[in-house]
Amino acid sequence: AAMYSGAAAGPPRRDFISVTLGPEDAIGVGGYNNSKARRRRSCWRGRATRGAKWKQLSRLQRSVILFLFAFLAVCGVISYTSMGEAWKSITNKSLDDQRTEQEIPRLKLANPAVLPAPQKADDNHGDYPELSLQKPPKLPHVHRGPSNLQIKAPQRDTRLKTRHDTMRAVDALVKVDKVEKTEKSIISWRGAVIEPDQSTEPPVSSKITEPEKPSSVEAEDQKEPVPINERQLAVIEAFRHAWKGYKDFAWGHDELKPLSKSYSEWFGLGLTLIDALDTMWILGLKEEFEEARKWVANDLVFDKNVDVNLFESTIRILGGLLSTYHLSRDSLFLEKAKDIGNRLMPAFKTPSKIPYSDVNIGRGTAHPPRWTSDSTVAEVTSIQLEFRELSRLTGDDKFQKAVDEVMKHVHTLSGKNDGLVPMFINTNSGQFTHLGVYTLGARADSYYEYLLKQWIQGGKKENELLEDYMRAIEGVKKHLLQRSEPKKLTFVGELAHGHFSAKMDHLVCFLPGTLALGAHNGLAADHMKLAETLIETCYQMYAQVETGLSPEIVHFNLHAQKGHKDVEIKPADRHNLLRPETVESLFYMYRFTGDKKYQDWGWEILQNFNRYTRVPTGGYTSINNVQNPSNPEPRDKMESFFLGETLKYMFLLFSDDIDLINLDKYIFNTEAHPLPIWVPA
Ligand code: DMJ
Repeated sequence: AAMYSGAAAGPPRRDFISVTLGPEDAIGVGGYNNSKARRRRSCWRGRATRGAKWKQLSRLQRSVILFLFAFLAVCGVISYTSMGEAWKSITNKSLDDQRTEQEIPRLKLANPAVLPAPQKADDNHGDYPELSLQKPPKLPHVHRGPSNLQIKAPQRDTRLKTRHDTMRAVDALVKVDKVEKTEKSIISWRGAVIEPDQSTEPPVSSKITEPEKPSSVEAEDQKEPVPINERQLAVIEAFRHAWKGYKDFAWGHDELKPLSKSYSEWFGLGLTLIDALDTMWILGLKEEFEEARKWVANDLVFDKNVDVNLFESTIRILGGLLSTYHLSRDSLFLEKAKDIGNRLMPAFKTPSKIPYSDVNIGRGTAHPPRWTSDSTVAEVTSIQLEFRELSRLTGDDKFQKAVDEVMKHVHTLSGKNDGLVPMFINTNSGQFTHLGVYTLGARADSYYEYLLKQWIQGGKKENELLEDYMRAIEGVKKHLLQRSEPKKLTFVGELAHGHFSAKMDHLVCFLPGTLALGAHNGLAADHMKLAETLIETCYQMYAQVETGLSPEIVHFNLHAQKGHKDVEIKPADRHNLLRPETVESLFYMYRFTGDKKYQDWGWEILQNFNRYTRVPTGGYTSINNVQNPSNPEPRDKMESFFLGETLKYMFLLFSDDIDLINLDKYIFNTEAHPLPIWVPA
């Protein structure tokens, strides 16, 4: 939740104009028309023009061109025969890609973790996929839009703003491949242009710990890319629409206010831009990435007298910079990561070494919130992946030491209930406070997530982390699981001083994905069973609601009542902040099971975001009322995690390419920034 609001932000406006375009207009003005007929027309026109131009050439020019073609063909044949096995494997992969049904390995144990070594941008090979639209499967039930929508949802064929935009999107996906082949010296993987003088060798002074040989990463780069499908293209379009709003009205600021066409500041550090960097990389949005990179290079300054929240700035800024560094190999991002990492360190100067919640990154001072000396348990235990990685990259162990100490300390603490932790911890005494309340939602959620993820990141050696994770999941089963009526959905409730409450935050929907990740890494198979039941519940938190979007919090019915659904929503809880957790878990579930229903559920959710939260002039907004399709009450704010997480997980969910952020090589931080898994000892 934002603490500050932007100076330039105007008063919230509640008057909206919606314009509905007829099908012709829609195509002419901004329609996404990818019909076969249109594609055929443009293809034919291209060929005719080329024919006329050929005839205008002199005989000598034509002979030279023909000779060059023949020469290239001969070279091609020679290199084909000499590359032997390597080519065979690529060809096999491409044949595999042509299968209509992609097979996703089911629940197999992870391969040994592999850490990609830092390498130069120009070591990488461009792999923009050829655009090949796959017909999406028939859609399940989708909520119908309101007749008097304040925010007009786009029709299916108006997804791209203009025809020019459509072509740009297609160009970005298809043509860059060609450009990359000719400009490898300056263009790195997935298309970001890195100018030679700013290129990616880490500075001599920085002590990069060279990890082991990145053999599998090299092999990965040589693989034939899996084509992008129509649903992924819809995500790209959604991202670009969101980005347009940010760029037009909030560039360089923390969050877009899409209705008032302004912005809000939280830390004043371009939060949305940084959170979105690796999403742009993964989606292949080269131009947007390059523009954002320039802002990071020229305008991102951490030497500012500003209080930032340690957890939020770690997961969004430090995490975003580190993952972008890994994907792009551009040392700019590592330098910035080191800078913010160092500036956050004063938070750990407390009597107990449990960090304060807030740090002034300009002054180097830290403090707890004004009203308490407590920190939130989830916050102090969900910064470890990032700080540990920063130590690995810089060779300076102070970052890792500080966060490992927190975990070791929490491991020993009393006050847990079968592995479940309270929500607060005191920075003076180092003890849990407000004992007796246990939740997997706000203030505790990512503690559980990071136990498992640190264990995986570190090569599955740190047994205390695994112990705490396994014990906690047993605690969840014992104390927090219940089934609702009438559908008997298994949900995770809360426990307060021995009393069970059937309340579940949307935030808890990270859990199915985490359980599935654990099962994939060899943990109990019943974790996967539980993941399957819980993701169904999270989906129902969307499907049982009028807009098809989940509220922030639901209460489940424990007793059957005529006319009542499983899910009840209290007036104070019916907002939706564009959160990612359900889509995140859908992504893991699809990766590990290959069951296409998870993709279909995600597709429904994307359409409902488009229907109820999309602002025509650019951006998406959180809404106040998921129960009112005719007026969802836009809140005028696009959270940075919508671009950092929600759309990224959507894109990955719709992908059949398990190497697009391979889960045996990368671990996502809690803000969806992928960090490498370390090589096991
Ligand atoms: C994000 O900042 C992170 O996912 C965090 O773990 C929880 N809250 C938001 C998204 O809901």
